[in-house]
Amino acid sequence: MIITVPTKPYSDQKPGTSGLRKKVPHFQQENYAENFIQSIFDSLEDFKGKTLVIGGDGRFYNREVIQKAIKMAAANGFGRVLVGQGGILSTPAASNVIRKYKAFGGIILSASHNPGGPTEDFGIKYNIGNGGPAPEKITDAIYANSKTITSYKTVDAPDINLDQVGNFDLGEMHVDVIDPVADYAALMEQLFDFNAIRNMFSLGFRMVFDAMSAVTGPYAKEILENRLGAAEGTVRNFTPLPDFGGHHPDPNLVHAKELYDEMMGHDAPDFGAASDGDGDRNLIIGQGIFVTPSDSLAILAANASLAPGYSNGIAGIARSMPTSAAADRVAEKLKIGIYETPTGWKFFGNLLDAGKVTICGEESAGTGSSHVREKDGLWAVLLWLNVLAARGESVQEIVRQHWAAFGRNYYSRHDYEEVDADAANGLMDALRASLPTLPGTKIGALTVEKADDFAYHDPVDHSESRKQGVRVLFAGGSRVVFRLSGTGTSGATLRVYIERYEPDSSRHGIETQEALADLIAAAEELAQIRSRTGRDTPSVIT
Ligand code: VG1
Ligand code: CO
Repeated sequence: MIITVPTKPYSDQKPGTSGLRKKVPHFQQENYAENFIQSIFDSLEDFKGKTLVIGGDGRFYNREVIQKAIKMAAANGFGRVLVGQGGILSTPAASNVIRKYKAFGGIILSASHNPGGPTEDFGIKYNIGNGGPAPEKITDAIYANSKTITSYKTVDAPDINLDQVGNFDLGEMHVDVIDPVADYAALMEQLFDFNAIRNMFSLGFRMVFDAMSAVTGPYAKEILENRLGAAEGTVRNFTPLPDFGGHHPDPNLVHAKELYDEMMGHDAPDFGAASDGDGDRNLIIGQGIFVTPSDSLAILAANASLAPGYSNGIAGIARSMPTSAAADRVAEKLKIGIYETPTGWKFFGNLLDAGKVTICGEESAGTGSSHVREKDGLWAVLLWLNVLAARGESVQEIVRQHWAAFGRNYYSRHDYEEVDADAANGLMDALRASLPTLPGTKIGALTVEKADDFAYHDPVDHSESRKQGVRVLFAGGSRVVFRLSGTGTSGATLRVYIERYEPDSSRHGIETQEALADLIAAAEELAQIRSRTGRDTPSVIT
């Protein structure tokens, strides 16, 4: 019943920052998904008889590709597949299942925060046995295989019923359809003081969680409302929809604006949060205050020991290069290691496995810890709740005290989405070419101290990753960073990251864009964004 299907390679299956992402119609081309899945299997060794985890964020085309992946796993010799009921597994939950059941690896179907639907985005990524995204060595091999593939293997069998928890046989392989929430909720109970959080809710603490019609709905309902006793209605948009209700499931100030406005308004709840399409990102808003992801990382690291799972302290912190240096000051104070990695969670895996770090974060609303090998949206929300319960202070008080103690890193990211790819590449090339002459240059009152194209040497496996973003560092600790997104599916997205450090607490109340105005102007002067992209303003400011 195993069949070998001849196929022709596609030339564009190079995984980006987080897997392969394309529009759904692109994925629906003949054998497109099959080619990529077979290329994944062909890059792996010694998995015969072992376990593969499969799940996704429930977006359009999720179920179809899950059926293909299950049959191909059987034909390629896996012994067992664990798949989430309804095809659902949030990215952090999938990471947990891989680790807990000692699976060989997992296939996660998601395009994360990108919109879903028949003409929107889809994605496939492979995670290794530690539960984390495959490192570049494997993604490079997958891409190489995809360019030479001539056939794929599948089995001729009816579809598996994904809608009920149960066991099936598919030829030699077992398929377990599992509850997607149970293992994850159990892990959260181990890490956090559920009694203290429950107590806080029972005393009237009010929270809003926007699941954005994406994968975290069932997880948040179970954990926040059922187990922690938050009022019914705390979790909004909790039914995962294939098109996310037509919205971008991106928890930022643009796409979660309603939540933001509510949190800034009169009689706002105590705490507002949201997660993205696949449940790995988090948005944290207190009454009257948005917490930038970079600040959130620093504050969570500084307060982690208040949660039972981290009561012995944390080993170190890692942050992606564009993430603000707020976490560095915490690491310095705690006398623990701080690591700066390229963008993308795959670079944290080795540091976590080696025990060098416990908490990791990215400016793009990703925070997580050694409990899994992915960023984890609900984990960040629960750690915040645990900290709030333990300190008995508001988000606003905690953030302000943090700034007073460590200084404030004003921070913003300006995205120029769907710009012409040649124009974007031209802009980056010109910036790179200007690097040698930048140090010493004055732009307004700012002096360039150092400028480079970030390269990372992994201290664990000694791999090198180059061209990870242009950094222009100014005297006094301010900086601008430029890089192109590796997750978009049309044109190019230019990301400009802007940061200024302000030690003086009497200057911590300035509006962010105002506090960064001279750096924003410097970014324009350095990169000529307007003339090169034809854009006057960013599409998204976070
Ligand atoms: C973006 C973010 C990056 C994140 C990646 C995947 O990548 O900047 O920090 O790890 O998305 O997150 P890029 O290459 O577009 O800047 V998710 O939640 O989309 O899996
Ligand atoms: Co995501």
